[in-house]
Amino acid sequence: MAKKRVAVIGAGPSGLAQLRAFQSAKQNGEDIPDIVCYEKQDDWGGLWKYTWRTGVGADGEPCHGSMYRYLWSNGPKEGLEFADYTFDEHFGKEIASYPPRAVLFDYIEGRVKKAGVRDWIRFNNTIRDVRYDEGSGKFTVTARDSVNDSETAEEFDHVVVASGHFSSPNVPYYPGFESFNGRVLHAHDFRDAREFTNKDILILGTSYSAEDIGSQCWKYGCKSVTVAHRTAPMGYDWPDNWEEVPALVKVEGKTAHFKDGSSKDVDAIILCTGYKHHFPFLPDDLRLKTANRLAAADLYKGVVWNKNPKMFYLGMQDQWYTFNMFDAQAWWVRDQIMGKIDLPDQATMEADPVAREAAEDALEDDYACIRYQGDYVRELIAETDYPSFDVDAANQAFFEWKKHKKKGIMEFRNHGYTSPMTGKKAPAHHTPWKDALDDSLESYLQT
Ligand code: FAD
Ligand code: NA7
Repeated sequence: MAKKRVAVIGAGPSGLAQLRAFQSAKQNGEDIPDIVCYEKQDDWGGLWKYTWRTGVGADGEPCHGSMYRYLWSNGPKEGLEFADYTFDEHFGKEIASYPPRAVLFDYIEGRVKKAGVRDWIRFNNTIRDVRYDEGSGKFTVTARDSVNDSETAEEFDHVVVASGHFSSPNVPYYPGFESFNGRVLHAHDFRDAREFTNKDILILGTSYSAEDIGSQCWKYGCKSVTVAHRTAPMGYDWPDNWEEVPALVKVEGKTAHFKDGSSKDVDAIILCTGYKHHFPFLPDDLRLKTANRLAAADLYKGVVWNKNPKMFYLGMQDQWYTFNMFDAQAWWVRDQIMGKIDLPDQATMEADPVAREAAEDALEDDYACIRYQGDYVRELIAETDYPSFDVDAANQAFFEWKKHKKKGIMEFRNHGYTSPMTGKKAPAHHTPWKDALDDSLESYLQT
């Protein structure tokens, strides 16, 4: 029988997890399918590969990058650690708990360099189209190579979509944006907080991007931060030049007007209003449509596309857990493709995400959400040979993180937690986060 062929779309943490999963089976002497990973950027790492570009990339495609300079992990590294490649193994020691982007990129890259999977990836290749043919039972995957300016169309037995969902911005309109006397930008296009030094900024949104971009701007000397909330304020004990106000109603010149009748003159408006699941390369019958939530719609076990189970999605959930959840998913998908895990009947598959959504809807607070996603990770890894790890210990790191944020929103990154993989406690970082203006790997790793 001819070898199966598997296309993986994207070489970010999710796609790389898929490559590592297959490579680990190969290392164990198993006969794995042929794998082709298509990556539109010129390097791996997905969002963790920093780009200064915004708008369109050099290839004329929408720029994928949403990360910015000086970004430090917004959750503890103990919650995302790979079970098969610890921080201790990569850096030769336990490092502090909130690594900057460059440090996490180095860690992600370390594992796949060791696995030797780089030549499975076709860089500078943007997927244009994926079609399923009922007759042949195969997918035709069309990609454009932006360096050679050429197009390829190849057949595959399976497609794994790992193209991320924090790249296409959700950009709301408010009256007056078109005549605002300053910059209106989405978080996706935010790059360097120093642009806003001595400026009054208005942020819309109350989630991770709002909190972190506001904190960055504060750290690098903006004059004031005003955060307008549509639903509820974040409620942290913010610095003196930071205020939370009700929803934005309109903008006149430089003046922003809020729902309670108050107003504020601002120099820039940063829309931290989230992202869209956006798959312009997929036809209707293969395209996932879901809200950004823990239980993504229409995916059995959070990964199998119920409307065509030869297709899979990785990392499409909202995320407390990240890298090790992508691993749990990738190992499970590998085993399903390799015939080690059977799928149940269609009705059972369709009932699965519905039950997961109902369970998510019943969760009472963030702590319950963390436990819920931890349980999902545990469920998947129990069904494969992904190294089992202490999910309760990872949950614990998240719980402590939440408490530390409540205690001091500009200080939480000064704490260290216990690795669920090694049981070792991370050291406190050598410099408080608010004073650490150099986010380089060299600076972070100094002891
Ligand atoms: P991505 O990292 O988005 O990778 C997707 C890959 O697919 C990219 O390389 C992209 O170029 C490629 N691709 C997309 N479309 C195509 C196409 N048509 N053809 C070919 N290739 C394509 N997580 C944490 O754990 N900790 C954090 O501190 C953290 N901070 C974050 C900060 C920001 C600003 C954002 C936006 C996200 C953050 N995240 C964080 C979450 C982040 O989503 C995950 O860490 C992780 O990057 C998701 O991996 P992924 O592979 O699923 O997606
Ligand atoms: P999220 O977590 O999806 O949050 C989006 C926020 O934007 C949320 O607070 C929404 O408020 C708000 N929102 C959405 N639409 C609007 C409009 N029209 N007006 C005002 N406010 C709006 O996105 P993030 O970018 O913060 O985080 C995504 C990832 O990036 C995450 O994994 C991080 O690690 C980094 P709501 O509560 O719905 O009223």
